[in-house]
Amino acid sequence: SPVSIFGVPTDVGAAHRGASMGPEALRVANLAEAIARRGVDVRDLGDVAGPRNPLTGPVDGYRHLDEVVAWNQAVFDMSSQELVAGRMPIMLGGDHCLAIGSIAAVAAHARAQGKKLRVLWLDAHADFNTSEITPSGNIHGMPVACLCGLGPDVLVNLGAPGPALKADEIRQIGIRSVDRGEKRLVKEHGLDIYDMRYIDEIGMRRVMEEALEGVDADTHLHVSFDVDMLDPSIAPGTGTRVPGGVNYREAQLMMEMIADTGCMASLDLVEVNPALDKRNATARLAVQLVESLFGKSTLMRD
Ligand code: DIR
Ligand code: MN
Ligand code: MN
Ligand code: MN
Repeated sequence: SPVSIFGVPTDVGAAHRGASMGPEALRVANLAEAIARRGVDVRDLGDVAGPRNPLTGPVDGYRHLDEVVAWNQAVFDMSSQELVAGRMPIMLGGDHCLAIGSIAAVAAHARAQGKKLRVLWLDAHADFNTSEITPSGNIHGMPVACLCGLGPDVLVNLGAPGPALKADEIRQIGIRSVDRGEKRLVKEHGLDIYDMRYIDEIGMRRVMEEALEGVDADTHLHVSFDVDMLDPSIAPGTGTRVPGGVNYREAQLMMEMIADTGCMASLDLVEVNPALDKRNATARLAVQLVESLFGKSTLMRD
């Protein structure tokens, strides 16, 4: 299907500043051109607007909650509009709190179409904190919990009332940093987590086969790609680097296996922070991985 790219230039959900420049970094790395080269109709809608980062501390366990809500509402509106128009939204973050808006839109759209939903959450982190257990108050550590109904009413009910997701619709891959209270909570909620040890033990091919099991023509597949899933040696341009991440070959295989399903219908590209990068390497790598998501194969480069 045709693709609509839009940028969300904010870092209100993160600890480090600079993810707000992610959309431009990805554009400079020729994201739209790379997708167009795959023979896909692609439009860049520009950036959505929202409040500036007030740089204040957490209040009742949330930093910048009002601003996070405003940006996510804008993301929800834009994603919904493109989905209804029959286009695949690609949301360029910005930090990962923005997946609350994009996935709320995707979930509402999938339910309206009577489709099954599968979310692949590619990340070093589980992003399953709540205001009670967060070590930081940063809402980019909370989007999965919010989407599953654990969070403030304004985020849980964003776009449509009630939780957007059931825990069994999500698969998390690349995880290697989970906070103490968060660990208990993901176990309690039965999240399917393919952490780095599991990837090391059984290999990325089997991990992806398991994570994609049951995905069929009747499934809306959403990919939420936090670039900190990648090893910092290949993706230094991100705010919370965690050693021991997914390597280049594993990442390409993931994307190619997702492409093989033919079911990807929406995508988030988040946490690219050019202020921390080396010569835009992280955005450029992200663009290469997106090419694979759109069917470019490693062994048959054109
Ligand atoms: C940490 C870091 N778990 C927190 N989280 C994220 O502050 O909640 N970093 N998502 O990218
Ligand atoms: Mn994340
Ligand atoms: Mn992360
Ligand atoms: Mn499960």
